[in-house]
Amino acid sequence: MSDIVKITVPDIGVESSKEIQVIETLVSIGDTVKNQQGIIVVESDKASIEIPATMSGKVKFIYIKTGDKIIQGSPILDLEIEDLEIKIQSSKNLIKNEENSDVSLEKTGINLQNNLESKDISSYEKLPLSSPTVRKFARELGVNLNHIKGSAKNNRITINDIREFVKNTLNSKSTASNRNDLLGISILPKIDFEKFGSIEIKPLSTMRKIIGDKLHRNWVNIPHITNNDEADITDLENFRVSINKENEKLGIKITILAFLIKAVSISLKEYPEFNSSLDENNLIFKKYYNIGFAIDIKKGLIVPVINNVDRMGIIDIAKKIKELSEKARNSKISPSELEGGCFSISSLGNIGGTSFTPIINSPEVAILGVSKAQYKPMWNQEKFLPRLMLPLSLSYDHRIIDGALAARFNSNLIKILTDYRRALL
Ligand code: CAO
Repeated sequence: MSDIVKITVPDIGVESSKEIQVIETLVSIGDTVKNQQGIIVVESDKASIEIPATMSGKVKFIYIKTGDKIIQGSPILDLEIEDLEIKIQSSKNLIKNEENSDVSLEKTGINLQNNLESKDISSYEKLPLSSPTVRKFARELGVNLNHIKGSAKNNRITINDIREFVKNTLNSKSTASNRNDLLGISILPKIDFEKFGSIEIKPLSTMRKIIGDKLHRNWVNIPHITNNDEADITDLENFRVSINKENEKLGIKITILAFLIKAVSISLKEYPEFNSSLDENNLIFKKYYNIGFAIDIKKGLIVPVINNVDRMGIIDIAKKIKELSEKARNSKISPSELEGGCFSISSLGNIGGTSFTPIINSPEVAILGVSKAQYKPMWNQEKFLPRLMLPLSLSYDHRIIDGALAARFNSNLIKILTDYRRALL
């Protein structure tokens, strides 16, 4: 059995005879609404207030529309309540929630709304003064209006106030979680993991927090795209192994990373957009070639930089990788060895994986992820041959670099790695 219940304007703390304007209707006929779900937004001279439904049901009729002036007690809509049991249950819940309430079950029934309307204004969601368009814009960006002070008359919030707020929040030095809170971006709910089994809690180190904050900032602020490709490094690997044999007695070992760093510096010269940084209104092109490489250390992840790679030979690059890796792992690296990079390489090749999405190391605009090289059967127009294929994942800032340019950069890099004689051209 179903019942129709009329929901009327409750006491929202303004004089009962004073007219208030409906500035937004949040439901339509046929909608199913839940108890406490917002149904209209009205505006008094102090604030916009969202009025919620006082029970669950289906909207059968709406008495008002945006722009109407209404007073306390004006009908808002008719709700079809599915089942008497549900109705009694919702009234019981309400009585439980109402502190010091003298509402009794007998007074509920079909006139339930009269009692429900006696809720204190504090139980309604109060929104700062703003127009429906402004609130819609804020909702689209996930901005919490309660954090914004409006610049218009009566502190009314404008679209420009929201833009300024987002800009300032993103530029602020606050932590990522603070920013999320200000912008109203929902943070993961707190979970009591102990409910499911035993746990151990270890506080995050300062370094981990700094790394996390930086990665989060870069991930959120830069539109990332990743281009995945493979380089045939069979010949290069044979050359590397033979050179390493020759230099064994000297204790010099060249890894693929050294060849990659040099090849990237050559590609950066051919594709200068990859060696740029985005200022507010400008693109800054760098005429130096400093390449960073990610090192996995106990405390986390750091990216030392090798300067002026274009002027270095492969053996010197290999020596520098070794020197900086040792310094980093022994906590001896200096801050100046971690700055000034133009492009970064993150190599997981000695560990595994077939591809991944590296996060751009801002203010750089691209990063190369390297996965494990593997022998694969490759077709040479006559037969399949076993070739050592190196997966390359190039993440780039799509505001500056288009997909086609990224594919060209990766292809160029692959050409050099496939036949390293090209590095001499
Ligand atoms: N495919 C197959 N083998 C590879 C390879 C690849 N892509 N890259 C390296 N290898 C091989 C090396 O050639 C070397 O083999 P040999 O002993 O036969 O010469 C072996 O793996 C070990 O290499 P390495 O790790 O000592 O040297 P590297 O120059 O390749 O890398 C460094 C140095 C510092 C980058 C690496 O040790 C490291 O820390 N990698 C992790 C980086 C990281 O965590 N990135 C993720 C960032 S995002 O969270």
